[in-house]
Amino acid sequence: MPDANAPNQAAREAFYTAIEPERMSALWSVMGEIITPAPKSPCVPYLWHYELVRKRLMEAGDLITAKEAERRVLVLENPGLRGQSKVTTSLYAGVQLVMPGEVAPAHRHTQSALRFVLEAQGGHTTVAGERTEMAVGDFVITPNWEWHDHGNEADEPIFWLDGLDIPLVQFFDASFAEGFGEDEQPVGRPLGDSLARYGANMLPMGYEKKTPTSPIFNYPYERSREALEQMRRSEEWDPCHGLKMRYINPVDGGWAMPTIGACLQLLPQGISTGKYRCTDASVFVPVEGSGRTIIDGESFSWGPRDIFVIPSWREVVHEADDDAILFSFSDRPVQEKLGLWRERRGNG
Ligand code: GTQ
Repeated sequence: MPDANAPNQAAREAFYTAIEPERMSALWSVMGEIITPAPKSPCVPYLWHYELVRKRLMEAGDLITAKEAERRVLVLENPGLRGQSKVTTSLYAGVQLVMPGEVAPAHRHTQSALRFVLEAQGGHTTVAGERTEMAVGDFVITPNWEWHDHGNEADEPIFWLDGLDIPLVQFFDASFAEGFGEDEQPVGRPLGDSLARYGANMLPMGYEKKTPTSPIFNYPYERSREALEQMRRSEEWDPCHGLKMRYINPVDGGWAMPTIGACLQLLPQGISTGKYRCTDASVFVPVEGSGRTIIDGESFSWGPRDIFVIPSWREVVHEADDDAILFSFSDRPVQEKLGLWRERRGNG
């Protein structure tokens, strides 16, 4: 940091003023702000109670149809990033409602999306000609530039959490989007086709990887939950994460999506996890159980379907009052590819 009381301070100030219209600035006066010794984010910890989000969405349901809105979604805006439609610096989150009989019309965009189902008696999404029925806890992927439309033929509304890489795509100025022209795209594949082909620890002979996104587009909760239930018997808990699994692309073992990493974890009753921090800000959704997450000393109590955000490099401790299952997502795949991702366990 330059000395603000330097004898030639007036001359320095005059110099800064002179170069400003020439579109130059002095690095030494901003260096400490742009190259920080540790992450310093405007993103703040926050928790949205599901009951409130649900109530507001039902009100939105009286105001606008899914068709008119194109997507009837309430954006979860980080209080530190107001007006930017961001839940973290790099990611977007929203909660979407499709009422019985409604259709959210087919479109496609260069942003990738994940859905995590919060409440459903039925409801579907169709991606690239294949439809999937959505059940609570299912993790569903919409790869970038694939046509997708949503519908609900059940008697009850369906609610899900949307996670998209909108801020990342915006950062790169790489957004493209278009409508399909009809409400629904034609369905050309049987239900469950992608899970059968790619989700049975096998791949069709001669399968060639063409995209960076997993070819599975619905990871059913039943299966993921069962894996955690089986694993817990060996009691090999991670002190910071409990039992934490990441959703993978079965083709290469990498993350299921190139820009968003998604995980499901089991925190056993009574656990108080070890102090932990990492550079990927995360969005968490408890599916079962209740507890609290302490972020830099501030406690956030949660129950099923609440949604909370942990910014980069904050110290985190999770406590579970009963067996808890948490879904989470972050930009970790991007940070890993760029050689930026870091974590730290314990003090320090
Ligand atoms: O369902 O396609 O929350 O395009 C934001 C943008 C959902 C979607 C969002 C979207 C969608």
